[in-house]
Amino acid sequence: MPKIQNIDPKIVRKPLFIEFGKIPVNQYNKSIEEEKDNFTDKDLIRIYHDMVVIREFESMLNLIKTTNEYHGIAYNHPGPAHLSIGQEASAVGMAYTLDVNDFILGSHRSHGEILAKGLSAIHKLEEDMLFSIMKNYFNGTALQVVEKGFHGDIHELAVHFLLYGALAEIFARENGFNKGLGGSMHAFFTPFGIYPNNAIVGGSGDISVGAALYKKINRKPGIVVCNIGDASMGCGPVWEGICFSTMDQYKTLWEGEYKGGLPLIFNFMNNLYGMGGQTMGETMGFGILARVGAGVNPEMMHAERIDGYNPLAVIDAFFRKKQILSEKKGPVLLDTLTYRISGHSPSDASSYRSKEEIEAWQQEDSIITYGNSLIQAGITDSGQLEEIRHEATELITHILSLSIDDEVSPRIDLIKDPDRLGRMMFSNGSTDRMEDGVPEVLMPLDENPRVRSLKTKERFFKDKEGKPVSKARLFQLRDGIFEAVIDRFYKDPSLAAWGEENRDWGGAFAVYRGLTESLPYHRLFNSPISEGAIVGTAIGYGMCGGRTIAEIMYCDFLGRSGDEVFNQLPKWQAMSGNIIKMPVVIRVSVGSKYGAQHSQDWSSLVAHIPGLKVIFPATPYDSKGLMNSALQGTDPVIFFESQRIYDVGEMFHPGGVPEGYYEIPIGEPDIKRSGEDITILTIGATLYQVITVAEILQQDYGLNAEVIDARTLVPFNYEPVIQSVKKTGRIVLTSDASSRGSFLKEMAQTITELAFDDLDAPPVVVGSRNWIIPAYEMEKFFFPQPDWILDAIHEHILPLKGHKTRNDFTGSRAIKLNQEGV
Ligand SMILES: Cc1ncc(C[n+]2csc(CCOP(=O)(O)OP(=O)(O)O)c2C)c(N)n1
Ligand SMILES: [Mg+2]
Repeated sequence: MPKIQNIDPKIVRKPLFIEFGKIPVNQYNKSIEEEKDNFTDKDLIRIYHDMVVIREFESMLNLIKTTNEYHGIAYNHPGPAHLSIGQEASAVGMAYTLDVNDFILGSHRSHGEILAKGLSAIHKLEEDMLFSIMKNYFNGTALQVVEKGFHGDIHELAVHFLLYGALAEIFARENGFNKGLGGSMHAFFTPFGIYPNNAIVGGSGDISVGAALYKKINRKPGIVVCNIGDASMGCGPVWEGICFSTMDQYKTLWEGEYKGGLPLIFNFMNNLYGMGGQTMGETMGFGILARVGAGVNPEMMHAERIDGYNPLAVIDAFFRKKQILSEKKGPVLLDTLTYRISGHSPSDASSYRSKEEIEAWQQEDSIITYGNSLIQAGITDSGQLEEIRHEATELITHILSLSIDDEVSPRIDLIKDPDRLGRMMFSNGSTDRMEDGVPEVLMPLDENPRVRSLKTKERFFKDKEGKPVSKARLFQLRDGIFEAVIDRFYKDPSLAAWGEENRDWGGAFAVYRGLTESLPYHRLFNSPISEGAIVGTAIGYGMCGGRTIAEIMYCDFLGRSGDEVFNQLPKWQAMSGNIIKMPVVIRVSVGSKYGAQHSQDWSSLVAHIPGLKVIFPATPYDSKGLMNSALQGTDPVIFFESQRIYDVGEMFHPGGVPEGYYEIPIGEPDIKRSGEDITILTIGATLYQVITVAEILQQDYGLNAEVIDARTLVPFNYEPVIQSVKKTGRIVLTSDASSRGSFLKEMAQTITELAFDDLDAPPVVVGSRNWIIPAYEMEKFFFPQPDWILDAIHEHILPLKGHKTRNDFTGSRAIKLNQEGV
């Protein structure tokens, strides 16, 4: 808690009652007549048109999925299609008031939202701008397809472009908005303000908050709309996102123009079902979803249920809620009531709902009802509406024929370029700053108290006389990370960092101590205890163009951010077709001393996931250089730091840790000690155990070990390791991760394949035991110790003369332990 806010027991212990205000439910009741001042006839007809286009698009997909045919065109689409037939009014209403630079994010069921927002953006953009967007998107390849033989104006052309880009994406074609790598559930198009849609239910719940933070912190115009389903209210990321987005500090601690709530609308597209589960009456307890807002903050999130079957009710709500956001009183929760007439997916037999129910909603079909109200108000006639429907059918037929034509709409050619998808995972950029401008800081860098104190520290572990430097005078590993981080804060105005205890506490392990003095709240802040949202918001911030560092206090808490780390962070660069960059560094502190749930090294889990760079330095020099590289890059990085060694000084780099800026290439292992008899490859803090082993091998057995510090798990250059093995013929690998399924095993296997002929013995892995980690007092029985490594060498690689083993590394024991699942 910041010291500037005193918590007075006299106040907080006072008795009182919390009073809730009223949450409006379906209160919109204007007739078309009454809306005539707000809309031209053309606007009202355009709303109808957009709903019809979406209905036809989705109906076409439904027919393709269920009958493999639409108006005589045959096609088999094996992939997903979560259709939103019935939900058109809510999508068009949502998009109507939005500007091009208002962002939407969505769910697996977002075709309608993509088209609605796209049509709204097309309507709002000038011809020149529209044309230049289309021309520049992937060098105009999609534009060329729709342009051919087209007669009409640029706005009409853009509608073709939108439908084609979306459909080609759904059909996994290279001309799709995301090169066919996003597909139906993830398609998006950022130039129209359409940001990623998410196949993980609730996945956008925290990512959207990061997008809103990006807008707020970087003073970008526009708002963010998070379109998610009603059932996602049961998802952790949504709840965490809500908590993150309603923190008091935006109003109490953020200053100047940054003060005030986030420009964000959680728009629950409430179709009353999550697959077959009824959220009202079965799987949730809120009854009316908007009720949830009441408990979140005193503003009750300005929650409201609106009739998503009436586009004008939705437009009215968005108009009013945008006003609230512009007064910095957000975020807002909308419960947009709608109904999915189509099944959850085309294979859904709707066994969970009655025919009567579907028919009742069909009778109130928003397109028919709205169309009739336009006719009754004398705005149009049935002939014109019929014409709109007819044109939509022709248009969708035309777009379908283009999208399935393998000549004009091929897929990415993986025969010609088999490694292309692999290359698309990383952008491998190098840039000082993600935004131009002057970074906002509170003092010059060299006046920062920690920076000043570091100037007095010894940057090598021994002083000039060769005596070990005391901890108090030593430049430590945590200082190396700090120097890289603070340097970037003074270089990149977009950089913001958050996590638990990031501010006044100085980071849980004092890595950030001193940052608070230099940075305003909006660049460094404490988050709720929401590990999912800590990472999810960083992803949203990064995908919009900002650089961020998020912190997970203990590696063990990565489980709480599992979806964000495994499913979101690694994927959006590739799934966007390389439209998006992800300059996000997640600092993960690997614990010590606190037992089973605070001491695990899960670097192997993360390294298993394609699309993440994984760094685990063990020295101050490497920590600073690798953090500099991570922060200079444009890729997602998981940066592990071991609590066991935060206070070590630099023992390896001659001259110690340089004061100035330098980078260490990500992916290059480092030879920490040269030798010719045996190679020891280490990841993370076991480096120091290995150094002890190397000294024992030298002194007691006359063997000279080569010690290689991996430094990075992904990417990884095997060359220096292979060169070493060529020389030594032997290798042992070690780290603090439990050995079963660990990254060490992956490395051992790769080394076996690459250097089999050079090996005199199999690579041997010495990881931690496959146990639940015991208390600190018993840790030495769990984590690799020098005598384990010596025993393993003796048993499997090279008998050490006179060595007496203390641990059982025999094959028979390995078999027994595996039989027992240990
Ligand atoms: C985390 C996760 N759990 C389960 C699923 C499978 N699933 C896909 S959609 C869906 C229902 C989602 O309901 P809701 O959020 O209301 O959206 P709707 O489908 O109604 O649009 C489920 C359970 C998933 N994709 N992600
Ligand atoms: Mg639903």
